Amino acid sequence: MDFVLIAGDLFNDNEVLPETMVNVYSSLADFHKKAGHKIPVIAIEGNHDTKSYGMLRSWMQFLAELDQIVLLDGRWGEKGGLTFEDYDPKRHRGGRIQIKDTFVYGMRYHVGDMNVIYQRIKDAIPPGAFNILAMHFGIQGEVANETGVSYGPGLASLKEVVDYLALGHFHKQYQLHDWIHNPGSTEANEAPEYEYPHGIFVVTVEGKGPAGIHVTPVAVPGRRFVNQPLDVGQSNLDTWHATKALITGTVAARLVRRDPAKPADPSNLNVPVVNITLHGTISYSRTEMDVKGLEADITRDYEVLKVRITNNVTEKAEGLIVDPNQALSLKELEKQAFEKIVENEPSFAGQARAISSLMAEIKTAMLAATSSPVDTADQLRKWWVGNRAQVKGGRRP
Ligand SMILES: [Mn+2]
Repeated sequence: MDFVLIAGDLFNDNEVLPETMVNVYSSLADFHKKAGHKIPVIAIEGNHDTKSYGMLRSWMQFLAELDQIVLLDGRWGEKGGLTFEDYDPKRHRGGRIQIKDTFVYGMRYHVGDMNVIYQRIKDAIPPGAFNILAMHFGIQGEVANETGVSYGPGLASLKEVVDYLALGHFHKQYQLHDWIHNPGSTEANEAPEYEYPHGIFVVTVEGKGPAGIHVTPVAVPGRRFVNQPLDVGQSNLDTWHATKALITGTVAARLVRRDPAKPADPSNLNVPVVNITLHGTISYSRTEMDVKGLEADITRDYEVLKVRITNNVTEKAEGLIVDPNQALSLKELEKQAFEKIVENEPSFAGQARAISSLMAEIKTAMLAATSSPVDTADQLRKWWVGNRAQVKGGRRP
């Protein structure tokens, strides 16, 4: 094996817990020891790895400075150009590294006009060698309800200089058009992901071009998940007592009863995380549904790591259906608040939606420090040039 490549999101959060860092650091150090320090672990920063606002360095930079990973990123110049400098092991930075006759390029998670980014990358990567590029984004449509980047002519044109685009971000495994390869997360991070393929890719390359690339997906043994959706709106379930019996009976068929004399073994990956989702319209009050109590009962009686009950039932009371699913997410609330602010400015009326989503995008980028103030100002300027006409012509109240 020549190298390991991690296309971002080594961590799940940029606020890293000490026990998480101990695990990551000791796994890497152990790997390097076993590999005789001959197999570099190359990585880029995903959206969960970038430094938090106000931090001097990210945890990924910390790992690079301790020689545990080779952290790659392109360098943006004053005039908006991009360069990939050879990785300098003394300075622990660079945008590319040569392994045998292959070049590995890396760019951290970036927010901005993707077509501009593709163009800059194309300008910065000389064609000819077998070129691998690691980036962190998902392709639109590969995972339902997840926002991704569309596969358009801009992205397709990168193929002129890139033989293998190694993607991270979406946890589901997928490969596209012979040159885009996303192995997904090493294991399921949340219960619904248990149904998707994910893992790692073992890749061999002979010669240039897609015909020489051989990808073998390898699944990593992970925690078992039991996902149980359940309709509890049936007419015979007219009390919480009856509903509880149905829920317990249904999941019991998929679980093993706990031996009270034996302590639970969390290291056994077959001991599952149980995820129960309740739906349907009930004829009694939701307040009678003691889901926390039921979670505790199942945890006490069965071999489980954790039980989570999501209560999505609607309640039929005096002809009125109360639907908790209509509750606003934090993101949605923020969007509505931004829209209200914008609507108060008469000349922006009619453009409230576009302006508020621009505000949300910039807020996210600034907090995650994925976009420099210069980029942001540039993004605002471009937006203004493109939308000036509509804003000025907006309806006035
Ligand atoms: Mn990500």
